Amino acid sequence: MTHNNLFSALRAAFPADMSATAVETDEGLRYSWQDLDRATAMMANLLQSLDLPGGSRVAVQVEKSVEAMVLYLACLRAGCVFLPLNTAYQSAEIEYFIGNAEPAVVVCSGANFGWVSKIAFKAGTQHVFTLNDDRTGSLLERAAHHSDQHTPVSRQADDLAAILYTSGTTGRSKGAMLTHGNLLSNALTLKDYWGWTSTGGPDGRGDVLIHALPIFHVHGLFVAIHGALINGSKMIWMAKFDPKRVIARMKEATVFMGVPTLYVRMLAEPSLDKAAVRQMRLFIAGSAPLLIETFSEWQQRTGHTILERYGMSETAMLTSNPYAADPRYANQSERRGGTVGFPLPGVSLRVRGDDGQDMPVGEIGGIQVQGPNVFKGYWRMPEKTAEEFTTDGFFKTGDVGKVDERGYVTIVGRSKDLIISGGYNVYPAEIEGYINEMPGVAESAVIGVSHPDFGEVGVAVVIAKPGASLKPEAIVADLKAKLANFKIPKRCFVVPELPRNTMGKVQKNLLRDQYKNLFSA
Ligand code: MCA
Ligand code: AMP
Repeated sequence: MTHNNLFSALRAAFPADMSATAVETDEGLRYSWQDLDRATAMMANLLQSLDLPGGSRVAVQVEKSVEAMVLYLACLRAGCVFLPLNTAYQSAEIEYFIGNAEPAVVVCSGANFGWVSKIAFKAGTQHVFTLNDDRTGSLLERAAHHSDQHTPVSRQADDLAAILYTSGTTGRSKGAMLTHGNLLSNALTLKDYWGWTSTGGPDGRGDVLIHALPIFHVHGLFVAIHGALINGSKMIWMAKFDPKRVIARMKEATVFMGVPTLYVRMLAEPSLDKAAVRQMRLFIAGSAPLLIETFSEWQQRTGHTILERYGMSETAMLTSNPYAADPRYANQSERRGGTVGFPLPGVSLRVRGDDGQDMPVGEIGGIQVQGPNVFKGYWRMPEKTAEEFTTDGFFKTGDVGKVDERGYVTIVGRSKDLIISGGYNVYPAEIEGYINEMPGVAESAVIGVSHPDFGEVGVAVVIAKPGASLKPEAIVADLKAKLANFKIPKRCFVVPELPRNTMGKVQKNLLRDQYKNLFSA
């Protein structure tokens, strides 16, 4: 029985004409559906030839390429657990993930092989392969010796498909365990909810997705890739987001997904106009709040209303503005800016107060969710997992919001101390931990401040120890040497004291207020 393997479900949706184009890169490379089938088979056969124990993790830190997507699909096909890692992570970050997840296989770029393999072998990893974004590396060399025929390994819906690390407000990152069932249910729901089609479109074969997001997080890896594959839709594949290139290719596409920063950057391009988007059917935004200004400006410039949706690494997609009139909500087909729409079919969402009581319509509280898409728990952290679920099985998202009388969900804030910068999550506690260890630092506070491009960015406010002299540039330089670049505070201030409440707790809200106009024009 293989029908619960997510790969089998994706494979079953490949179109009858396997010679049609499945992926076309912006550089002009073309992969047919047959190419994808064969390449994933060869790589899955390679993985299986390693005789890995059941549930083995395959940790991957490589630049975006079609082959990197093939590796993800091959992991599913071979029954391995995929563990994607942001390419910006540096050695201390990678050391933690590999030490915590204990992957049997690590795949990295050739350029990083030296330091990554050292970390991996020290952690007991048996196999380290390389994969570069120019179709070279030992992984492809080894896969080339394997058969292009492969029967997907039998998986139950509850078996792990992927582990996605999300940072914690306290302590270290947690690995969110997502199952084949979680991911498949979400993919099928979105296919239906967003009206994916396999007819019409620019070449008569239905929807065409422009894929311009990184593939180490939920948005680019699951929402975008599963969305296209489970509908048998072609992808126009961009290794890196370039607003001019995306706009130029919209004439051949119908669907685009992006974090708000991508929309902000496209709006800055004069080439974005109604003619450029005439083939497009749907623009989807998520991963961070979409400003109402961006929503409205997009509407004016293109005539399209961005569909905003909300999700998490732990849950994949939870809510979405409607694509079309949903019979459950008569006449509620409007995509409302500033809201994240309705709970997706199958998702139960409730807003609870501090005492656990249900909040009335329109009142603010903590968002809790339940559904087939909600993860299995945090990797090897049963206590943390138990803490994040209510006794009746709802997951506490850490997001704060409300539901209006029509059922639209609005996120108004977060109870977790988290900054979302250009769609990437930055946990102040992690950055503060690094700053506090620097010589001469007494204390620090990292806060999120509005930013015209990234939506929000980190700013560090630091107190020196008595007699010590601290230079903000030196603090930033020190952080740059240790942490992924998107986590580096965009500004750093050394100040005499931090505002505190009567309990002595740092009042980050006052700091946020003080620095709120730092990046405004
Ligand atoms: C790059 N930089 C950033 C960010 N990205 N700073 C803050 N926040 C960022 N997101 C900085 C780098 O540190 C560097 O600074 C400089 O910008 C240039 O770096 P580069 O890599 O060239 O930047 P870019 O190519 O312009 O990248 C911007 C980007 C990228 C395209 C917006 O951040 C991006 O692809 N974001 C999407 C993230 C995403 O997919 N999130 C989905 C998560 P310096 O020069 O000083 O070193 S999934 C999720 O959240 C949930 C589940 C959901 O709902 O989807
Ligand atoms: P991640 O840990 O990367 O999965 O990020 C998940 C978090 O991103 C959620 O808990 C929200 O705080 C945030 N998020 C995702 N989509 C949206 C959205 N459309 N609006 C506001 N916040 C969002």
